[in-house]
Amino acid sequence: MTKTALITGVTGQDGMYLSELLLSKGYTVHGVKRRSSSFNTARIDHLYRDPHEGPTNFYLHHGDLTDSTNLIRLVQETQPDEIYNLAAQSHVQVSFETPEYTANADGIGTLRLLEAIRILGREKLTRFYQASTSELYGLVQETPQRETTPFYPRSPYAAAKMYAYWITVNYREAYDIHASNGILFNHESPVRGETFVTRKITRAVAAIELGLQTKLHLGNMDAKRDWGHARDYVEGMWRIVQHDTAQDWVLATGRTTSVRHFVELAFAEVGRQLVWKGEGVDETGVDAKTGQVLVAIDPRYFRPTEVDLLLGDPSKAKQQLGWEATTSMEQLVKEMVASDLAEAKRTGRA
Ligand code: NDP
Ligand code: GDR
Repeated sequence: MTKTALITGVTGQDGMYLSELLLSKGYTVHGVKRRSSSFNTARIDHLYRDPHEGPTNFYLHHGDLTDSTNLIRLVQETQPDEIYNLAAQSHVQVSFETPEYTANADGIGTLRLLEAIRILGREKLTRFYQASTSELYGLVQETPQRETTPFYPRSPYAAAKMYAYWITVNYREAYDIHASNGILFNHESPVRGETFVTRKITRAVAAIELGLQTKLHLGNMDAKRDWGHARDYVEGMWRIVQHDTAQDWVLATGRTTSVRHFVELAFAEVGRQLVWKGEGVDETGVDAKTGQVLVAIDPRYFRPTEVDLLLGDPSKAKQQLGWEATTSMEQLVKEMVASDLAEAKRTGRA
């Protein structure tokens, strides 16, 4: 029998890859998108077919994680077997500027969806996936980080996600809902939001290479992240939801890399070798051949509290879900730079 999934955050990076995956498995997919003054569906337009033009199993609905009546109605109308709660104000730095909104959407929004399941009596009918995050580890208490590592959130975003994590655990224990947290480490792709550091770097490399931009300004280049490919991670989300028992799972590559090294790899894709000069806010990345300054620091991008090092231990997911990240960091950088080069050539814009 065809399964039905409801995906919040369907217009985001993971929403796109997860929709592709579930549609390829024969699911009927209902996506929740926000109303905006301009089109915000670029990532999923290739999946959408106007129902007037023929059969489809991909539907979009307006909605918002801050509107409980809307969420209850959507769960009632779509009767999902599985809900994937991917919607969030997902930018850590922006969460320092919009802390209350972030708490509302990312924290209480999760509660609203769980309550919708309960109010509609769907505790045994709907499985729930919560997009939890390695940001929960924050000021890390143990390396590598695993399911049992204590949390220490370092941003309004992480604090909101911490509430979402525990309310998911609580609803599992209190009401026996199949509700799981995927504690996902950073995952990227050619459709990663443009202001996250990896995409900002690969877009700048493409623009600099085509003469559309001269320099890339970054914040803390010492930060280290465990970066994987979003395509691999949505497969993990699906396996988490299919597992017999609802649990909490780390998905990661098990390898960590500094922002600085990511920059080096990205410029290497267009044949440029960087030499680092100066220190602290005066550090620059200089083209070894031409002497052109390609990378400079802008303290505007420093965060009030930073997460210095993330490195995940994905062994539980490997052993019990048979999941592992298959794309290397090098392949990821290659794919992202190639995509941004093609895009910049096509549009002629940075
Ligand atoms: P994106 O920022 O690309 O997508 C977020 C999605 O949430 C978008 O569709 C956005 O809509 C939507 N959204 C934002 N606010 C609301 C709201 N109030 N109501 C309804 N929808 C809303 O994030 P990713 O795809 O990268 O991440 C997916 C989820 O996983 C997020 O919850 C994120 O916090 C979490 N996560 C991500 C990781 C990563 O490395 N990518 C790692 C760990 C967790 P719009 O398009 O209109 O902005
Ligand atoms: P992160 O991702 O905060 O890990 O959250 P981001 O790419 O924003 O930052 C990674 C690291 O790079 C440093 N950095 C910069 N970051 C940005 N955005 N812009 C810069 O110019 C810059 N310079 C240096 C940051 O300080 C940080 O240390 C992402 C999001 O997807 C979350 O939603 C998700 O939960 C986590 O990953 C896991």
